[in-house]
Amino acid sequence: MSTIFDILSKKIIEWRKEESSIIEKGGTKVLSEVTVAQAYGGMRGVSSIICDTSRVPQDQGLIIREKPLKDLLNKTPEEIFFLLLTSELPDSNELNEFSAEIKKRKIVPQYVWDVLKAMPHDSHPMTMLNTAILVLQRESIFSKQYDRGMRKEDYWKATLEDGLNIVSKLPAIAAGIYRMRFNKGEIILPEAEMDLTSDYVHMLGLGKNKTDEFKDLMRMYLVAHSDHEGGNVSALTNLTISSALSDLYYSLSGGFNGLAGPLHGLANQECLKWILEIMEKYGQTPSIDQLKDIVWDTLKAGKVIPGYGHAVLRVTDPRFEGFLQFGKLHFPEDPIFLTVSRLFDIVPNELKKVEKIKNPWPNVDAASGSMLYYYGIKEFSYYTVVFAVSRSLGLTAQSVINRALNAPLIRPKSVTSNFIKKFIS
Ligand code: HAX
Repeated sequence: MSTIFDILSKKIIEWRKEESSIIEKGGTKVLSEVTVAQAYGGMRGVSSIICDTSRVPQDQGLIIREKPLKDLLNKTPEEIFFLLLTSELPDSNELNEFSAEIKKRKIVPQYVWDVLKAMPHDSHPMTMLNTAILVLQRESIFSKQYDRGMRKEDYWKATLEDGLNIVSKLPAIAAGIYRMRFNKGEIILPEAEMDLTSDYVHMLGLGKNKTDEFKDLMRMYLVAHSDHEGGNVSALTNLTISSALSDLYYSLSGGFNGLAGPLHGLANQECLKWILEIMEKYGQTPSIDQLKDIVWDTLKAGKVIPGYGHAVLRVTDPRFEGFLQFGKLHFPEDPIFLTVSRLFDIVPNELKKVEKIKNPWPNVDAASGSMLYYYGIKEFSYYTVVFAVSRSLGLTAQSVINRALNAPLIRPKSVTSNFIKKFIS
């Protein structure tokens, strides 16, 4: 039976040939130009990175390996991880083999728990997650093999080993953080035979209520957040760190430090916090007029409306649509969900009135937190951790492919403002 290493070995030979041929044929063609405004403006719209795992057209949203997200929302994280890595969904034999490869690496060393237990009790769950990943760095196969003089063409294999080890352990680490940080009792150990989703749900230990429904939400959550092309803060950070040949433990935790920002993954925490504040102010589900007032109060206070807008997207995020449908199916009358869907009815029209906002539509974070809240994860500072467990799939796949294709050191040129002043005059 072919392992993921066998499957990728064959594909990587082809991908390397393809890359050489592209550069040979079109290497001198101009892909993108950079204006002065773009240099000052976070490089928005500058195409200068290659990422084959997924793409995000501004009018469609996430497409993983040419498959639109909406067609993948019924898949498992294992299937998506395989798709991200190989460009194809697995057949049943491949899936069994790949799942077994993940299952055998689940156990988290005791020293990780010791370090987490020693952290201040009010540490942010994202700080705990990133600390755990960094502490695990001593396990890096890439680092050990690099020190022994590994051949460059084998870098990707050692990176995949690291990725499989991290992805397999993250549900246990993330669930352990939840239980420790929020006084939920002893950590629950992984079950050898459970898949990623079932085991994560099992180790969170939320009780038996609605377990199958929650498991289905968690499966979808882990699929929906898995990747979002190569230029977002966490992906670009992961890529940049990785390009110095730092191993995946370093690059992934670095990327997740970016995910922990309120303009990126932490927006799901911010969004639910905002919604709960609104509900406290007005009582259960506020009316449309009350919500309009809140939107304008928030904007006038110079704050962003969390969960709305996007650096790339110019339509409703298909990930948001997936969660909205899930909520409509399972808990349409829940007051928090009703507030989320009422906000969706009014916020885009209000944001359209603010000229500078390029995208008035909701992104994934506008709905995802309310889903977790409904099933009992009420501690919203935890939400970005769930996001990170999912995003480890995409960032691992991106890193493996970059190593396979010998992605070079990332080193764009910076210029000074004085240079720009002379340049424009
Ligand atoms: N509420 C208020 N103002 C907003 C806004 C929002 N939801 N979205 C954009 N703007 C403002 C920007 O702050 C910016 O204002 P300034 O020029 O005064 O700085 C202006 O509109 C132009 O921004 P833009 O070009 O439309 O958007 P950017 O590419 O600069 O930023 C962001 C994209 C996602 C950061 C932005 O829309 C935002 O802050 N949204 C709220 C936070 C959020 O939901 N983040 C999660 C994004 C998805 C994600 O990465 N998830 O992990």
